[in-house]
Amino acid sequence: MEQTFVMIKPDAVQRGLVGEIIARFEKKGFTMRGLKLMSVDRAFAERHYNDLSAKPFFNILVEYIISGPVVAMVWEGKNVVSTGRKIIGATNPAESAPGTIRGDFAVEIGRNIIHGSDSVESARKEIAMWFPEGIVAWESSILPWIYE
Ligand code: D4T
Repeated sequence: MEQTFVMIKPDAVQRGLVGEIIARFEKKGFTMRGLKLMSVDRAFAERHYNDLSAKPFFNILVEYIISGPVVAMVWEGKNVVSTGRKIIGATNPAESAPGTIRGDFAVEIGRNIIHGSDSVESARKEIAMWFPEGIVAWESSILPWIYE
């Protein structure tokens, strides 16, 4: 089953949106396989956003991610990478559809409250980086009610 890495960013933690965000993935029918509140240092944030290191907003982005604790999560399910991105909404909240997490709770791109892996390959790398201890092995008992 496919897995994705999702990070609730410091603004959403500060704003008390953690439960709301988790609920959206849970209610969809995805399975939580990893969850932890953590603060990351600059080097770790730079590694996470390594692909964006040449972008003009890179330093501001890193400052934002290290500005407070984040919630790191792994979610599992059919097509969870692409469906997770749809649940999250467009990168710029000004363009995120209502009903998406960013569309409902964010206004500006530099405070877009959540990250989700953009491909299965990125998810694999990000899960290894954020959960070096591994994720939780369990099987949800509701799966027959989610999958035909
Ligand atoms: P993340 O990685 O946070 O889930 O965002 P996306 O996958 O949706 O978008 P991204 O990688 O293109 O951008 C990463 C991160 O950088 C911030 N950003 C982006 C920004 O502050 N200014 C910008 O102009 C852009 C393009 C927002 C998300």
